Amino acid sequence: MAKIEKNVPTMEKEPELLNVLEVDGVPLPVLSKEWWDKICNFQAKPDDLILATYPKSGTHWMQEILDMIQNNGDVEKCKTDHSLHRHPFLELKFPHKEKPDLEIALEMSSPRLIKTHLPSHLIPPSIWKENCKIVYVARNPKDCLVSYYHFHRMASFLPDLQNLEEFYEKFILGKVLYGSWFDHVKGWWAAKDTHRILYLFYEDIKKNPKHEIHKVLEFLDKTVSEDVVNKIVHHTSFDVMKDNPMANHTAVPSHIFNHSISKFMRKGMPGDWKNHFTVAMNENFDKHYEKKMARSTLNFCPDI
Ligand code: PPS
Repeated sequence: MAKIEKNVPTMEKEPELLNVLEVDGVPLPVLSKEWWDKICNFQAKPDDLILATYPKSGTHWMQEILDMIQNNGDVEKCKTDHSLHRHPFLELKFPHKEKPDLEIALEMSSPRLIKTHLPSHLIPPSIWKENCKIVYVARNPKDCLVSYYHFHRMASFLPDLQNLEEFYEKFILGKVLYGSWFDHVKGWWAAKDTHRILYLFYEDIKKNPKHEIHKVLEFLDKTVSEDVVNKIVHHTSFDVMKDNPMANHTAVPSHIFNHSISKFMRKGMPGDWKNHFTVAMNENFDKHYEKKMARSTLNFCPDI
């Protein structure tokens, strides 16, 4: 049973917009204890497809890939709505939406694609019980950190930060929304030994999208023509998504996502941390990484 430690309604930019609930020591952007109970009691269906990620790991990229697969490469069907509206985030209530995404999920017809940033140990039990397929995408932590930092700058519902150094400290200590990156990727890595989880890496998708899309197709027991695979690769490439208003988040009101500060589709490249970390930050990060990942079989490309 998850332990709810405290309810912290403290956000500096727009205090009314986001509530933070600490569950098992993990700060979650959840409305209230009552909503957390509802999330825990979410009734999954066997044909639900779950997309799980730590924030800024390529959630919306994989969402677009999965949507294209589910729609057999029909681009127009994938443009019927903005990506934040097409598939719900299990635990979130967006400031610009009337109701929490959980309610939207409950009203959706099957098969549902549901996104979540929850760590594996906080996933609603029915998802395991119904043996839902889960696609997990992990991204190297340094790029995740930098992307998350810029997201804090542009999203009005996230706390304001002095600078990257401040966020860096918080990230390393796991004092950011959804907690420790290290615990998140390790938790899901362990979960894949006992559950139907396809564990993918952002950097692999970037390097060889076609290969990774084939893995997803196999996992979903789907067959599509090579033409459709090529279409998926094209439609979900950074450059195409960046110009697609149904995928680039420009449809979100600007007082929520301020793209003039930083774009949601920002760089989309592995290795951008090199433009942000000092030598000292990098050395310190590597030490911390070694300690936290020492006993894990999980490997992230070292030179990224
Ligand atoms: S969120 O807000 O946590 O759901 O963000 P998430 O979608 O997980 O991650 C956002 C980062 O993913 C990048 N992105 C892509 N990279 C490569 N190719 C494609 N098609 C793509 N789509 C999104 C996006 O630019 C964010 O990373 P950064 O490094 O900030 O650019």
